[in-house]
Amino acid sequence: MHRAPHSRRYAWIEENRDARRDSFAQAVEDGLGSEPFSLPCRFFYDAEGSRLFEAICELPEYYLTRAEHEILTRHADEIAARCPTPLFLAELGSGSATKTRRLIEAFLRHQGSLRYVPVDISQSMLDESAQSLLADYHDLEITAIASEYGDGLRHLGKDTRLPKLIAWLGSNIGNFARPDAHHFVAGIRDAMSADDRLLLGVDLRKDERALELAYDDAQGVTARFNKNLLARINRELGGSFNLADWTHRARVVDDGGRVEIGLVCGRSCVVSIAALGRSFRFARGDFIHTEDSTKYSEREIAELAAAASLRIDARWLDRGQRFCVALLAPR
Ligand code: AVJ
Repeated sequence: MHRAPHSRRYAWIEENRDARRDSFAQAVEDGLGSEPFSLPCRFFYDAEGSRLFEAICELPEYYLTRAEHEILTRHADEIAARCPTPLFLAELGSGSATKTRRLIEAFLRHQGSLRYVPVDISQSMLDESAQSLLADYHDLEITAIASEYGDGLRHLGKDTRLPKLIAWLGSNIGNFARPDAHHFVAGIRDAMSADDRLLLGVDLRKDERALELAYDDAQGVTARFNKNLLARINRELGGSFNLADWTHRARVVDDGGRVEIGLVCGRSCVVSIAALGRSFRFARGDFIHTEDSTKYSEREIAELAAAASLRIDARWLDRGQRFCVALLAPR
């Protein structure tokens, strides 16, 4: 039995537990078993990785979080005014939900009370952020969904008692390749009724230098975040990666449209992974691709919306014009 303070205003649902137990071991075996080497970025976020990501969001070079926060601070009331109310607020990949506070506050002002439905794979993140939100907002009720995006969307699609605003913020869309992003937004559209809205936070294409700095910061936090994937293999799967043999690399490609992130091997080595009962050989210069961070132009955002039968109701940029938040409605 799950017990927590504020339990009268907090419930959680776990969808498709098996999918969430998505095997790290299998992914490592597949990704390192043959070239090109790769590891899926969703495995960044264990407790240590989540902590490092929060630290990234505070870095001077990582403008994304601040730019989005600026937009939400300035326009949350307008966003609320443009939505059919009363509604409930859902969020995909809510994480610590810091970015969501301005929205929650605006909807509380507009409609007095609010149900917030965060969807995240990390149960511990959901519990922590829920407790902190419930302590601060007394007219808030939370139903947390611990699941993958897809299962969370299926659940949201069935919840039609009130219209909903689905927030997908933080440029989390960036981890999808462009065609997959189109497919995924179409999936969100399928979970929406005519009165529902989608609030999408997207990082914009920009000059290479700003992107390089944002993904390779001076303090090396992003490098540690990236290398945590190897540290996690060592911790959880009995791996023998020597982290000093690997260098973080963030390369801007596609004319400022994508940052390709990975780890470069600096010294040939043989890495054994006990849980897999085998070893892997790497040569100096080998590259393990760990993440893509895709960027969009305003035009590409419009195309993304149109392809999913959504129209752009409004969109806002930060003063530095680095980031875009778009409010989308079914066509
Ligand atoms: C969480 C996917 C939005 O791409 O900017 C930050 C992850 N990786 N620094 C991003 C990340 C390296 C982040 N997203």
